[in-house]
Amino acid sequence: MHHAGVPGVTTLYATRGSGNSFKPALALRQLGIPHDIRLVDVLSGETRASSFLTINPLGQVPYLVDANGVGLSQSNAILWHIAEGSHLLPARPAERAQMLQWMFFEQTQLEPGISPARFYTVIVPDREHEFAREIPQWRSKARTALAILNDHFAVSDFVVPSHGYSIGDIALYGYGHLASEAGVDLADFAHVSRWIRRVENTMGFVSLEDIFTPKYSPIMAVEAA
Ligand SMILES: N[C@@H](CCC(=O)N[C@@H](CS)C(=O)NCC(=O)O)C(=O)O
Repeated sequence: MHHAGVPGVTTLYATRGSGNSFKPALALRQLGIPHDIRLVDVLSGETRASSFLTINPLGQVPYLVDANGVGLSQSNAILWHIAEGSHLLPARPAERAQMLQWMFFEQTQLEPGISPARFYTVIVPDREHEFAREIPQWRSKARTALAILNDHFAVSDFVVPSHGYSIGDIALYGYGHLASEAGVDLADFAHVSRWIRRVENTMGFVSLEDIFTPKYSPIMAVEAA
């Protein structure tokens, strides 16, 4: 098998500023799993370069190559693999299913609103005019999802309250905490705001801004291969 990482070492391919890349990076840190981070520059097209496509034919980050050389795409699948057997993954079947329910909610209802609205206004603002019609729709989708989450956190401390902090919280936090950068005021969602502070107070938490800096990312290589 082609080994895209270093044998025996977990390697995470990630891009700076991405909520999806942040999620597995945070789980690796909070679980104390030794790992390398390889930064891939999405904006310059590095995910479409042949050097990266030989590593991940899907052409996306985050991408994990585990210590055995097994490669995995999709941030939430990566979270699951990283957290297996740890306190971040509930052991009870019903709690695992509840957690997955919210992780699918994240990918289908929360991220698709917040991520593009933020991307085209904050990351590549010169393209904002191309999406003048979509941006309000993305914001509205984000507000609908945040309202559902707000009701959940009105009665629950964490995504799976009977378990406590889990990768479900990490998944929803990834883009949830970026809502204001997408033009959606989190002050309108008081229970979500309190939960965000709860996540930020968990042991070993590192912010999206800090996690892909030399201080926190063990090995930095801007080249994808
Ligand atoms: N559903 C995927 C989304 C991954 C994704 O959208 N990755 C973006 C960066 S945040 C990417 O790699 N884009 C580059 C490209 O598509 O060429 C996940 O949760 O990991």
